[in-house]
Amino acid sequence: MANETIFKRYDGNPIIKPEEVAHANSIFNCAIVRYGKGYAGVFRVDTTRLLSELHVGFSEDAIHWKIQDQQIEMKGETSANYKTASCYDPRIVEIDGTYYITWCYYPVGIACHIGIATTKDFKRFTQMTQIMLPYNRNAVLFPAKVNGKFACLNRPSDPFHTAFGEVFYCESKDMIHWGNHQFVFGATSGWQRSKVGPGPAPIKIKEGWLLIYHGVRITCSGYVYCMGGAILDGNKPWKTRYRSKEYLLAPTTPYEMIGDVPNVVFPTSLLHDKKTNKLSVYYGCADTVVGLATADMDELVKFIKKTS
Ligand code: BMA
Repeated sequence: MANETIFKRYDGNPIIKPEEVAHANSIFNCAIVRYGKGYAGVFRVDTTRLLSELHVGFSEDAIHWKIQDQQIEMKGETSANYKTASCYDPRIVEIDGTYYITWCYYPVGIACHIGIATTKDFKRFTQMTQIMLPYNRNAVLFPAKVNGKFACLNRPSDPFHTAFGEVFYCESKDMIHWGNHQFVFGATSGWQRSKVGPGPAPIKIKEGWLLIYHGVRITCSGYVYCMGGAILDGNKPWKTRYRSKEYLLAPTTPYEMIGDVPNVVFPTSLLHDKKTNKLSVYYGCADTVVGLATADMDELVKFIKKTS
């Protein structure tokens, strides 16, 4: 495809469509991780009432998914609002056998903040104390401690679909008290001239942390969401070492351009196969379906450095 730089779209895209789940209007931004002999995921399902819910799914090959019809039930003392809230854009990491899911959360009367829960088996989920004050979206944990502390990228917000957005970093000894807030990077020009936000959990590489993110430009007919790549410093992840000036994917195919929200490529999951060195990125397409694209890790790193 003409505008593919490094990531190539999977021929069978979109890999997940709303008709696979009862009462789904759309299934798009998702959090996918290796689990047992296969894969597990938490999916944003917007229902035919147009409420956003989190649903669990399982897959043997990370392409064909069986997603549950019911939303996840949360236990835990902070979960009182969960059932009636709009919950969306989950991200996931596994740290020492525990899966941490973060998501954007809209309980009635309280504008967007970050929900966080743990699970070990994708059956029982325990919601934890809020990790950030409202308003915030896109909290993405690192999959390993940085200098002995849990680490998180996030994007402060306002109650609405902000025209601004920058990536921030913070860290914690216990996943409850967070500090050392640092600016990481903001909007620049071209496809990422209006706002940016972190995508999937970063992956540790020799050069530091590989981060896939979304960049937005506001046009006369609305927001256009593209995917970009950066490499953050390994010890001080608020320092950006490289950041590609070219996008990695832009809305081009009909399923990325036409849907509930047109012109959206919104990456939220990234898997690295160490045997083949292949990266698979999962992204929401036009806020309606899930797309998959793949790239070679070394080629991607080279590309980000070259176009930085
Ligand atoms: C963001 C979130 C995402 C959505 C994106 C594009 O602000 O709402 O869920 O995919 O906008 O509409």
